[in-house]
Amino acid sequence: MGGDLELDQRDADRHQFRRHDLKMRAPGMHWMRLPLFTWTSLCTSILMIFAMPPLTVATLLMAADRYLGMHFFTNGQDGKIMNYFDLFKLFGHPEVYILIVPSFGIYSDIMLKFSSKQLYGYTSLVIATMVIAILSFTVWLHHFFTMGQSADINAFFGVMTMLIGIPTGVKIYDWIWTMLRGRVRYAAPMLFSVAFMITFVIGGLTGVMLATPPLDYMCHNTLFLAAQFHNMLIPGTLYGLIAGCQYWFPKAFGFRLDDKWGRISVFSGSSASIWPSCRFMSWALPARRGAWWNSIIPRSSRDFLSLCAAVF
Ligand SMILES: [Cu+2]
Repeated sequence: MGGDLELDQRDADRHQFRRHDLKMRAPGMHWMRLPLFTWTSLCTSILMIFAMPPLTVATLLMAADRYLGMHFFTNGQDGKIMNYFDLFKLFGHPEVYILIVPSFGIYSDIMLKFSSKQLYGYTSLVIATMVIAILSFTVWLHHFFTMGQSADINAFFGVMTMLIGIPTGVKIYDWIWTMLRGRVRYAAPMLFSVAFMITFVIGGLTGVMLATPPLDYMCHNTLFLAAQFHNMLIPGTLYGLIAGCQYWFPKAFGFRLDDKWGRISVFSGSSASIWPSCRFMSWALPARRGAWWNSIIPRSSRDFLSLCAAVF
């Protein structure tokens, strides 16, 4: 029941955002003058409209399987387990962009503010956002390269996945050029944005590696994959939210958050949780297994790492 209410709320929120963007703009606020965060919010709303239905269908069919004795997802009973994975990931991949795209907008707004410059490549950032949104629906199968599709299907989804690297690269390029020759002030929100760019590029490059089906076979279920995913999504979502809160906090509450502690939290947070995961990445150890973890890292430092990750 709680879940339903939450979904209704999200539904209402996204229509709200869309209506604001489309119909309630200030006079003179042309499309190509909207702040980037407004663009990415619009983009996220559109993504949600198309990404949620497959999840609803998967959930309904799953409920029918569980409670009505049907066999949509049962192998050998005229159903197929892969139907579930396809439906779920058809939602699941756009979902990571639903998480990350609003942060892209926050970073763009922060970059131009703290570089004391115009945003470099405004139009290309807008187009890149929309291209990412469209492509995000064409890559879901990369979540199960090893589940026995034909090589052609794997190749298709591998290529589509690599293609997403292009608009994402355009964004990084634009942000770097926004900072270049600007008067950059490294306040906490800006530091979070820069920390994001560094870790996100590592995650992005290794993501392109994983988009190669043969390499994915070798890295399947290893920490390489887990670290790649977290290198993308923790900086991509969490840093953006933190940076946005610090950036817009004075607008909402009339006073600034302490910048010194903000800057300290960037370093403790990134180095405690992201850098160890980069180290694990190169080991390609099996994910979700206890044995190697126990033998390599003493219990006390393991707890310390988990604590750091949780606190920051
Ligand atoms: Cu994906």
